[in-house]
Amino acid sequence: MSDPFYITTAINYPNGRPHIGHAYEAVAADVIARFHRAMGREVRFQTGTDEHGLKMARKAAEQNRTARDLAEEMSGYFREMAEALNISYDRFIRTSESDHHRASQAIWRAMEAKGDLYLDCYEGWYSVRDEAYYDEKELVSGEDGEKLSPQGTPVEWTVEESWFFRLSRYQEPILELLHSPGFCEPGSRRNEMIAFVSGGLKDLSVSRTSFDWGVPVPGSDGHVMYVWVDALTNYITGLGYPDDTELWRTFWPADLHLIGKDIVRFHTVYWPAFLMSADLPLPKKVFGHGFLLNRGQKESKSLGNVTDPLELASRFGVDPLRYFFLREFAFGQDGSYSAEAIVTRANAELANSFGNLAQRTLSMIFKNMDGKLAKCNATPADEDLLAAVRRACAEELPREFERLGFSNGLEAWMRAVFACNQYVDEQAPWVLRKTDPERMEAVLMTLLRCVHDLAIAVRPVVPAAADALLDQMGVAPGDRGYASIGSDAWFDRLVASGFAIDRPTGVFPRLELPDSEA
Ligand code: ME8
Repeated sequence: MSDPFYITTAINYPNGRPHIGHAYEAVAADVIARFHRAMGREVRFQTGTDEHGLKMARKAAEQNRTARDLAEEMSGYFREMAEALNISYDRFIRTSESDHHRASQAIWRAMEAKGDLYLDCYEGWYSVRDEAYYDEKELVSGEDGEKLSPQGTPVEWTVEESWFFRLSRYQEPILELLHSPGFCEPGSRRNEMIAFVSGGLKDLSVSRTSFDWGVPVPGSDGHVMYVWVDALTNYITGLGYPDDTELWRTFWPADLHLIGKDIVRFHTVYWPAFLMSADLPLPKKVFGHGFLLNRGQKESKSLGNVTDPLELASRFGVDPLRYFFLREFAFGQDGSYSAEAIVTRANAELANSFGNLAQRTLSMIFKNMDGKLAKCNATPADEDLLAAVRRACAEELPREFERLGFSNGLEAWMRAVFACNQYVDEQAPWVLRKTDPERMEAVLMTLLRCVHDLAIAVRPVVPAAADALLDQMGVAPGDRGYASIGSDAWFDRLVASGFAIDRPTGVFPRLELPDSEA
């Protein structure tokens, strides 16, 4: 295989259990990874946990345990979430792993060799929640007049001996990078970053001495690296850096770092500056997706509205939840979710439209043709429908998915599903069964081909359901990529093999909302 594609998610802080935002990002990245695999690309997909830093150290202290112990337990929940949501990662990285310490120390030494690191004293504001340094002028006032970070988190005055990275040196190249088309998306985030960098870049404090839960700074006792230096390095650790491995040669630079809107600064300013300093190639794209809100509100322990994503998945099913995430609102914008919204969307589009189409088609073939497939002559009405479905599945949806326009892509797919349902009603195969059985067969075979194309197109989003459906249709695992959309090869093979469809089972059950939430 060729045409490599490397995608990463942010690595999550395991200071608590995964929340809905973590699930959203993992699912979006997984859809992208599966989409590119189905387009025939060689994909590497990395996710994991970001285990160092003051936030982790303090949370562990509150619980009277070590940070390592806290990370060990919580990281397990993140891995469980990935398994439960069918996230097809190739590597789940943990920053406490020894290869990651080695990689972080290697990039540190490369930056030091460049003359970009110096020892000084840091005096300024720090937000533990964001693990970020802020300038006085960036702070905002809270309700009681207290100083808050621009993200609304508490800040504390910090004075500490620290290593500094000469970020100021990189202002011009970073601005140029931000202006280069496609590097930072969506455009609103790029504009924020351009404004931030244009305001001037100060050197960045990159080590801490007040705690020891981190990667030791090489040759500088008592210093651990600022958590973001090691966190960002995870993307290259996972490819074997600093060794010249096959993975590294194949997959670096990354094609896409998928992250949330709150950490775009770290990925489009600090990370490329570290890489430039270490003479390493830069990632091709950073995309800052929006936040998922619970009925329009941010989830928080104090509001008592924190949802366990795995509970949602077990109530509504993994595939309906994945579909909802990508279909409900434009990728890049904030979106709101609720039990009703998930149920409404999944029932209208998956159960009643596509699921019903697939179930009707397969069961009519089972009942009226003994499940057997047949080569039939197509009429113009059949050809028109096939062409419309193929256009949606092989052109419109992939074009949108390629540019991360998931909800538009799924809308085009849905229009094709509607066209099929309209065709069933117009052709009325249940009437043809008596009046013109040969024509009924042609109609059912047209529908079967459409269901095949539609299932393959949407498979990255709802992989388990699409596979269960394609299994019932006898489609071989190797025939489930975008290249088989519109091809006759799979169909001819099945006809030749005498394959018969068995009594079908629905793959998108109708969801019910408990009375308390209706
Ligand atoms: O930021 N909706 O970790 P994290 C959507 N360790 N996405 C959300 C969200 C929400 N409500 N809340 C958070 C970190 N996210 C660092 C990253 S990368 C080298 C280090 C997203 O656990 C957030 O934007 O706080 C980020 O992309 C990811 O979840 C992990 O957040």
